[in-house]
Amino acid sequence: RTITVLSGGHGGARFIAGLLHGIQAGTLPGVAPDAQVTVIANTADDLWIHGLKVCPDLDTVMYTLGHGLDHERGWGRTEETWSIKDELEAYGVPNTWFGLGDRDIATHLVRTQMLEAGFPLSQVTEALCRRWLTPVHGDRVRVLPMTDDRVETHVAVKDPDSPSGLRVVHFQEYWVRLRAGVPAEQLVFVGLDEATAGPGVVDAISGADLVILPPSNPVVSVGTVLGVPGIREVVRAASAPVVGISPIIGGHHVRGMAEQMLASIGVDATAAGVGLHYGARSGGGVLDGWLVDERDADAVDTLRSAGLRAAGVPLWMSSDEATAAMAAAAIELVAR
Ligand code: GDP
Ligand code: FO1
Ligand code: CA
Repeated sequence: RTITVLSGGHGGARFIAGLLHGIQAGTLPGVAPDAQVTVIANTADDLWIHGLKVCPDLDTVMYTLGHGLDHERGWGRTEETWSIKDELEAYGVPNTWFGLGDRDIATHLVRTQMLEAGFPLSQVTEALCRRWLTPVHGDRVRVLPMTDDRVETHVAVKDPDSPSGLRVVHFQEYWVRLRAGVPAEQLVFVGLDEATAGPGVVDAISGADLVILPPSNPVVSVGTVLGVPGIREVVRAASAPVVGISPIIGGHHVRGMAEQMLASIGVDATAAGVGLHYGARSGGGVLDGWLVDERDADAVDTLRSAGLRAAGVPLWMSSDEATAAMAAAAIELVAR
């Protein structure tokens, strides 16, 4: 009846879109057509820029499920224009490498005003989702930020000009400006250890009938959600089965920077490596089942000997139908 998904941006959002498609089409085993989905979204990609609070993963989920996302770009609004960005550049304002479109900026203006008026991010997100999600999905989907507290992923990169030999940049600067083209020497999750899970987050996990780790980035998306004090523990203790889907196919991420992020924490960028990194609940981890791509099916034995249920099926999210079939296979894997 209720499914809770711990999500990043584009990978997570596309998975949830397929999951919702499967729920409505009635193709998910044991899932009723009125099942509810709660998304717990990563907020460690968030940044303050030009005086605005931008939450890329929350917005990517909200725009994707509300049919407002530019799918070619994978972020931001459809039919976007860039007048404000051009004007900022004409003023010589710094940090215009982070592209904010005119339509997208309206979202950040509403969010920033509400935050400055004293509303927590969770309530701001609920207000923004009332525009995007309610007309399309009714109250079938809720999106909860992992925390109302400020958390930011920063990345240390080599810098010969610095006395320490390192320079620390915001995750967005590493990804957008440096194109993740240099090794991430170290990741620093600023504020994560002191954060508190957002309202409803713990209950959404402990009260769920199924918990899903979608094919999101295991380090800077799902890793940060699980890193909020208390969240990993409540996933481990959940009465519902917990199943994950590999974002790595054939030793590579499909898009994004999972390989660079996994390298920086010393985890093999393979389907098995990520599954073992999350670990089986029976062995202190968070998963009961781990779904890999059919071409990684040779990892299934290794995963099983680590206490995980595992199977190999096609994991390309090429359409909502294909993604719903993945979701069905994931649900099947942990059915009791
Ligand atoms: P981000 O926040 O926008 O980076 O998005 P997420 O963290 O939610 O998801 C990023 C991950 O999605 C990347 O590591 C990709 O490898 C993975 N991904 C994207 N498309 C696909 C796909 O079609 N299949 C699978 N299995 N993974 C995918
Ligand atoms: N990604 C880019 O590659 N370049 C950009 O200029 C950019 C701007 C941007 C603005 C708002 C937003 O919600 C997302 C944006 N992204 C941009 C995507 C974002 O940097 C990342 O893909 C995610 O944070 C990784 O999850
Ligand atoms: Ca992200």
